[in-house]
Amino acid sequence: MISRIDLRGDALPEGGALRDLLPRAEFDVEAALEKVRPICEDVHHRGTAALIEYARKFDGVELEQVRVPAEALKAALEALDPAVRAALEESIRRARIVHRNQRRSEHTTQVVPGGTVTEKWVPVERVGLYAPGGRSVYPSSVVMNVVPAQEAGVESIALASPPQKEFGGLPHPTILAACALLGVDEVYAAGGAVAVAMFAYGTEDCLPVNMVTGPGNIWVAAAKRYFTGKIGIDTEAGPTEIAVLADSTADPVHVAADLISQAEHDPLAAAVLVTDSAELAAAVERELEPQVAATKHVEDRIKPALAGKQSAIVLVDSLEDGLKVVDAYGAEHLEIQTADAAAWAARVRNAGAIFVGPWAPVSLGDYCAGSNHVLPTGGCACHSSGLSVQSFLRGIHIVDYTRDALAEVTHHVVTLAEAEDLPAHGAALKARFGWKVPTQ
Ligand code: HSO
Ligand code: ZN
Repeated sequence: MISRIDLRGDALPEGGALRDLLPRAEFDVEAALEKVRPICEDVHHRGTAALIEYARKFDGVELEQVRVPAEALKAALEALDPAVRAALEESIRRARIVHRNQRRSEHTTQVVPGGTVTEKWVPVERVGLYAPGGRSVYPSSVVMNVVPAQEAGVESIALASPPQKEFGGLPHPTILAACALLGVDEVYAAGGAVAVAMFAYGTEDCLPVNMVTGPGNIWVAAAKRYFTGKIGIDTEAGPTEIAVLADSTADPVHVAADLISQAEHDPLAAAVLVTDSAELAAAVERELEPQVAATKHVEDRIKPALAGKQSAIVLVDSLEDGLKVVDAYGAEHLEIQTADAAAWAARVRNAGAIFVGPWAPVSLGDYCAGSNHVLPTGGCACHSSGLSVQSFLRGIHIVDYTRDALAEVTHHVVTLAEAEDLPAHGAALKARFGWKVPTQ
């Protein structure tokens, strides 16, 4: 059901060569971009009319309006199963306390007497959040996007989710209920690239946003790429990934369950076990069979995900080598199931989030750890972080120098300006001192 990659014996290759040996899903955003471009431009030119037409074409619904009325949000919350409501409230509570702690405070550095640089943190003014529909109706992702934006102080938050035929053209009711719980009242029935274009360009109904975040399929990723530079985005978000670094102390039942848990998302989801124990590898392989058979979504997602070329059991000679492998892979989620797990976790350099020891499965982080589940995929963990309060803040430097402090450094500025053949840069300072470099 899952292939093996045996890296035992020879020394591991370094860097890029090691990365090339590791499994990864193909996710061709560039190809999708070609299809997405005309849709985005159509939304640009025709606004709401285009949104209504695409809802008919892609979602099979006849929309009277794109904006979800306040009564629909209220009704969805009232109809929400009380157990789901309680679980969402706990998820929100935990996420809030973690994300509140991420807030940044203004900081002033006195560089020289009379010369200061203050860094102030300003939230993005307006953000559009995308919540997928169809196969992935995830109210938990609404929580993970809205909470950091709110804790960052974003004033204007809008959310879009695809219109659903079975709910009369509204987004899925649990998405609406999650919005209502979080106090998000600007919600649109719009899906995929169409929704991203609505946010980026604005329409008659929806003001343009400064930034779009949220998970989505390849069309959403392509639309985000299309608008990069015009608006801010979080990450392109490819198929989900779990890597587990485990030794012989790991429980194969837990490891198999955790691999399956993320394979459940998507036929392209990646599940990778890295271990120095051939016994554990064999036990996990044995365990996968009955556990897969006992769950849902077997044929359409889990089996293709585990059997796909993006998933594997990677055998290594030692945990030291295992650490090199997981660092080269840079998983979205990395579990450490070894003796002394915290010590190994502390040495990991590349991962979206790290789950330490037997009692911190990825599913906990997906819902209720307090951590964020919007994380970098496709190896982007080596340069990017998951969604956080910081994602919605801009640090602005405020430079404040007195006459004397500027005079004192002018000769250095003039020298550097001349070295770069930009004499007008130096002149901007000399102009303030009678066109001379002030003497000390
Ligand atoms: N594991 C997904 C998030 C998710 N899981 C939503 C369940 N619902 C990507 O981090
Ligand atoms: Zn998940």
